[in-house]
Amino acid sequence: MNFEYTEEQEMIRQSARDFAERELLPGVNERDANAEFPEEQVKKLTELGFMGMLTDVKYNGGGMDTVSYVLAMEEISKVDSAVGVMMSVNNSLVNWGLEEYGTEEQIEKYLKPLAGGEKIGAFLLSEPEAGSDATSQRTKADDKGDYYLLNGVKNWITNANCASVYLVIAQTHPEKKHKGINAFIVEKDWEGISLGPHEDKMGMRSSDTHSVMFTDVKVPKENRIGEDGFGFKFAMKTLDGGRLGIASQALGIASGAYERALQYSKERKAFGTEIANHQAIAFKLSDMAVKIENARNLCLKCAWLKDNGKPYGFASAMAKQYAADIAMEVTTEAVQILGGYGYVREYHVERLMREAKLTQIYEGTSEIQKIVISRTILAD
Ligand code: COS
Repeated sequence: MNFEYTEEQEMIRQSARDFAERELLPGVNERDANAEFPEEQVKKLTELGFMGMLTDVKYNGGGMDTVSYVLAMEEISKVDSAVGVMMSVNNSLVNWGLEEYGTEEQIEKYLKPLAGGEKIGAFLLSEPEAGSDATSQRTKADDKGDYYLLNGVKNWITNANCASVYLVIAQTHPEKKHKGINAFIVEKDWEGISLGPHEDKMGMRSSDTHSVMFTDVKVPKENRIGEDGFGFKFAMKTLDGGRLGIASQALGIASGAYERALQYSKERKAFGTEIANHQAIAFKLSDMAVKIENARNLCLKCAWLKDNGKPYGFASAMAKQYAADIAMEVTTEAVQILGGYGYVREYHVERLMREAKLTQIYEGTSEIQKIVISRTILAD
């Protein structure tokens, strides 16, 4: 076993950290308060290659490994996890799905500009009545011969407005249940597509979240991904990687709050000494550090499995459930350590606490991860 990062991995981590401090930190609270899309920041992140970092260089990507991706996601999300989620969706859900299952033509037309940073992608699975129960897709893709006709509504879609390429999951053969579901590449500017208003969220307020409506949208046959009926498996396999992205984001939220609480506790004095010298605070910091180390190890193990071509769905469910749950605990404790300062915007930890909550919900709730984990354990 080797717990050391390679020189390249360390360099990527450091460059993500520098970028986050220099470009994301200024204005992050204001963007959050005003639910303002981080346009300039995402543009710069794209120029650095982070929006396509996982994709092979032959498809215009960065060709970096998954370990580097975890490290970069942690550093970005420590500071601005609204930017982190855009990066995760583009890399793990959209680019990875196309690289793994796209035809040559789909790769040429869609993946290359996505990985090269000319375009942004979104992944459209959730619906008003199909979140955790993802097989209950109401969006229909009727087979009309040489095209499909898409009708329905998708909810809580990250990147919905800034993306120009959508991967849409829809039902073609309802009688076949999940085996009748398909996945399609859809261009946002096609006729019949409209967006709901920007969602007024509790946290990650500046990330670009909308519902998307499809009314008689014509999707060419060649834009279906994989065989007829492959859509549900496509979504599940893609989410295995997506969940690692969100686990790394949750890890970043936790470690960002911890770093702030640690620094504060060494400066703030009470009862004649820095509060870190009080066991009540020192033990909190100790618990936070152990949880973060465990979450990081789960994420890195999952990344290692993926990089080495081994199954990683079980590991990504574990990483996501644990990292999201500890992010909630660690950020709550960080607010407690900062006391009154923790409760106001200026000190960042209240925002991190609001952001942590979403990691327990999206890309499969903590309860869904426990379904995946327990089914795997029980099947052995
Ligand atoms: N990789 C590949 N195939 C998978 C898979 C995975 N990770 N998980 C499930 N499948 C396959 C199963 O093997 C099964 O295929 P067969 O019928 O050929 O055997 C099929 O998918 C259906 O699986 P299952 O019977 O387990 O479906 P369930 O309805 O019980 O749902 C869960 C399984 C709960 C795991 C799934 O619905 C899920 O992940 N829900 C959460 C979705 C989610 O994350 N939503 C948020 C989206 S934000 S982008």
